[in-house]
Amino acid sequence: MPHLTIDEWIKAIEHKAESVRGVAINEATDKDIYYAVSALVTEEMNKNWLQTQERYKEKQCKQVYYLSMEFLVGRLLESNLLNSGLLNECNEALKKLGFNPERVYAQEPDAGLGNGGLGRLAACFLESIASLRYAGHGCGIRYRYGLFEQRIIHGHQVELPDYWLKEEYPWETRKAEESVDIHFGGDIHMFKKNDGSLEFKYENTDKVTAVPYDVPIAGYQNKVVNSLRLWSAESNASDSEMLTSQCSQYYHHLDHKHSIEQISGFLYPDDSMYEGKVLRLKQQYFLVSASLKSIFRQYKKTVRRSLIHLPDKIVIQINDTHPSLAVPELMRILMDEERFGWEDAWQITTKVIAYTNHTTLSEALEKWPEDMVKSLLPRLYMIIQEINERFCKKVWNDHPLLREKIPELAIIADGQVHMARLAIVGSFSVNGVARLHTDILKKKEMKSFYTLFPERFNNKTNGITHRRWLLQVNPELSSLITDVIGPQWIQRPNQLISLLRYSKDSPFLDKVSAVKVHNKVKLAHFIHEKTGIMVDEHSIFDVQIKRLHEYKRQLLNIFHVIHLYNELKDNPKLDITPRTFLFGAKAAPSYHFAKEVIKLINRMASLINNDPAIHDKIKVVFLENYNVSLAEKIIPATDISEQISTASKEASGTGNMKMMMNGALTLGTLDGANIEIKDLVGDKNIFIFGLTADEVLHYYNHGGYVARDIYHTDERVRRILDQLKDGAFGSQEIEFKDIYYHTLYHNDPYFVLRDFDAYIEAHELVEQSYRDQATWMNMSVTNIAYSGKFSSDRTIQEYASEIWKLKRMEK
Ligand code: 26Q
Repeated sequence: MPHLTIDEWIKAIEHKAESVRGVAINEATDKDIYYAVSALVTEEMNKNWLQTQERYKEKQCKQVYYLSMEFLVGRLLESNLLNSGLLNECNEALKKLGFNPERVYAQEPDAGLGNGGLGRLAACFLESIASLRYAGHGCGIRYRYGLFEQRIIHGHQVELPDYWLKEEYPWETRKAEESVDIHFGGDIHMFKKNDGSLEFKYENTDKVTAVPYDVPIAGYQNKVVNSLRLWSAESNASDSEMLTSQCSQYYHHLDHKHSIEQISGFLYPDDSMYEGKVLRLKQQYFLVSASLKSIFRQYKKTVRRSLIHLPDKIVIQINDTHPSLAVPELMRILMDEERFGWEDAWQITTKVIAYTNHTTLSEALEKWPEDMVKSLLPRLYMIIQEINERFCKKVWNDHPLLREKIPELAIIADGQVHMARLAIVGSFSVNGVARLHTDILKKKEMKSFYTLFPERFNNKTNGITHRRWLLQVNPELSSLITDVIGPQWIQRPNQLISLLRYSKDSPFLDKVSAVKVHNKVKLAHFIHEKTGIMVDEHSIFDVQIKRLHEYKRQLLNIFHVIHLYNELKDNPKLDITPRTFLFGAKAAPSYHFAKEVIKLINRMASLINNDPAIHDKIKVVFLENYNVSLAEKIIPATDISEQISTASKEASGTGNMKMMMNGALTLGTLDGANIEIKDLVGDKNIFIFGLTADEVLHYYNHGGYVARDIYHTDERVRRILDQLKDGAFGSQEIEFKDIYYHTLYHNDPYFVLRDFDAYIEAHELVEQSYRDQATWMNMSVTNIAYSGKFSSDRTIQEYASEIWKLKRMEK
């Protein structure tokens, strides 16, 4: 297969179109070809998949399981072709057959099984794990509905269900024979055995069958294929049971079946305000219990040694606290099913589980009402109580100085189970996702835990797979890079640093610039097709794409746009560099303020884009339904990457890395991984503004910031806020009083007004800099050159050597 010529490819595609779709090539649609090519690449991957699993069994090497409620994988056909080494030939063959490869790949629905950063990180990690030849797998949920589809109707966000599985999904294999049963609720009976030990029996539980669907994850041209195992909830009430039941029973059964299938029904949107919904707790336990049972089954089949050796063979990384029930569930299996005593079970558990934290926002920390945990998971509740009691006693006895902190350390406190505390106590590693974030965990948010367990805390700065986010999405830039430094960067992203030698080479810079313009032209066509808005490829493409949240401050961005608009209205002759402001953002359905900001952006877009007085100097575009495949179109065309969160709030950010790698310059605060970008490229090659994390934290602790003071002293700010209040941008149905009142009467909790002046100034520097294209392109290439550090290959190598203790498989 890897050595097929283009003509052989053409034959193979024709053949598959006939055999899997029953169509002759001259009748085939893009969809038919999508399925035909998917079948071809699946055949290739399946061989390697089997072989990889065989090798893992044979070598009995240690394996990592990445447990995550989210895997935001996006589309897979093009990346599977790329990693299987088939992409170029396939593209040629498709073109010869008269098909446009891009349109063929666009037939695939995005697998939107994640909210944003955390879910996409999990997908990038799986790619790097396979590419680096580590034995590692993902465990997640096969939601029937991914994150909602967003439409903008009259400027408002409207949510539609994302039924991504309506047609066959070619990458998954159902493994019914590897199903496991999951039990909820029920009664616990305790028996004392002759040897004095306790035995627990569960009765009257609700049983749910978890059926795995495996998706292959191919490494980059290395024949490694790992697995992403997605669990689906099914009722095991057979049809015959349904048939024999009486009519009333029949509806009872049907109702029951539906409520079970709900468990993998939909992905919960993240509104960063924690809310304890029982269905979400069911989902979490479902993921954890199914994954652990399947890990145990695998271990017993291959290792055949006492489970006391589990930590030598297995490590489980939990992606945030969402799968933190893994701690008590692992204890339960070891004690109740495998008959270990508490001490041994605890030793094993705390050597197997490692926890990654992704937020310090206290309002986003997971807590579950005790009663809910107790009734849904009675045995786990007993175990959590015991973990809590032993832990609190230990603090009391061994750490007298921390005694007064016990209320904020206790896993169960004020009627709630605190999941981050459970995860820290039950694991051997706790990591943050960027240097600043980890420092804040240690020094503030988790300070007392850090005092107790300093050796557990460590940093793993996030990364992104440069194979998808550079090689695949920006093939023209990639081939320019390969022309000058050779192709080694694809496997060793740090080698991008060799580009520094060309950062002043005008012929090279001209080519890089031409590629950027070409990518902007392509995006401009797309924007025109989707929105009817014409944008100029020579304007600065200034981009903010991420979930909508107050702390990410899309509001600050649109305030700057309004300010520019006001200036242009006052002085239509103002000489400014034309700019295109691009936004993409979903707001959680229940997040009122976030939706108001979307309304405001769309309102300003329609005012500005249609105002002849502006002479097309600025354009504002809100692209609806921001998702992975839209990101793939926008990122290669970005000039300015907006990373403007309130300092200390964004744990890392990963969009910042993707845009840097594609030659965008960052306009950002000293937050998350922006700081590490700045440390690499230097102050000259990034636009930094605003309060630092220390300053923000100081304001929180000591007061001193009064939003109204800025309203009264900065007339630009006052004008904008008054325009919002007085309906200057409104029509009958649209007004923005909420934003006005929220900002002034809640004292602007995210410091939008406080950072406004610094932000305007930074933008002025951006536009001045853009006028000098030679310098701009030098900055751009410098950013690309240093971006190798942000490959998830680097991140995964750090996880593997410092946390997981995994070795790469031999070639
Ligand atoms: C929780 C409870 C109920 C429903 C939903 C959730 C939920 C779901 C998803 C809570 C949070 C998330 C996702 C969080 C997330 O994406 N965090 C981001 O993680 C990135 C990867 O580490 C970081 O780069 C970002 O800074 C961080 O915001």
